[in-house]
Amino acid sequence: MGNWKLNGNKAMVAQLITALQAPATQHPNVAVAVCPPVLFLGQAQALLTDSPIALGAQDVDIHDQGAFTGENSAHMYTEFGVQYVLVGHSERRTLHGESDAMVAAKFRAAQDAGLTPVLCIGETLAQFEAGETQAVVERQLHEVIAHCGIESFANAVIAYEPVWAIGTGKTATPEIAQGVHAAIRAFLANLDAKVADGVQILYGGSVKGSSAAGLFAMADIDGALVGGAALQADEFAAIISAG
Ligand code: G2H
Repeated sequence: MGNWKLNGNKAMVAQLITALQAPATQHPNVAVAVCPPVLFLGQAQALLTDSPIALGAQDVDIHDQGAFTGENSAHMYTEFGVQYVLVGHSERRTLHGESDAMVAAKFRAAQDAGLTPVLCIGETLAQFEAGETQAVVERQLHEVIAHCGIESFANAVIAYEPVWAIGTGKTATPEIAQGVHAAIRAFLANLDAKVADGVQILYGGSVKGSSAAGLFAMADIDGALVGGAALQADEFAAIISAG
């Protein structure tokens, strides 16, 4: 899944999506999705007609409609063929002050509209160094479970993104990432083994074509949420090929 963040223009959207059609079609066993900025969703939807590439959004408001200037609702996304929406990306948590409770409400709003939320969780560098990774991700998961129930993860994706690896060029080693992914799955399995077994857990944080295969070889790493490398067709194609 490519998270384009605040990048792109009409020409780039057309170029990138066109270039990704072949690798996505050649790997039908790999689920591919792109999350362009909201202004380009209509253009992307048109380009993705009859394509195996799915469309995602980067954030969602908790309200369906009303006096909420600047926001976009989950139902609006469904009109643009959007299937996935990121909730709780660390840039939203940090730069926009989103709390665990707010993220849980966004998760629910997405599901209520029939979208699949991609719940982003992960620890900061200070928390990593203090050995708090597991406690942090469990707290972030717990809030969603408390609001939406463990069964809600039957229609959700989790993205583990250590904040210290995001856009920094530092990738967690496959072994570090696998350890956290396994802990996330075990935490969910305590509540519902079937849901835990079925949920896709993506890794995110400076994933590149060259690092993808090592990550995907791990038992509990089911895919990647890719930022910077998703803006380059050849890099993203290499990640798809590694899937
Ligand atoms: C993490 C990731 C995509 P990048 O934010 O969500 O971005 O791959 O640039 O670290």
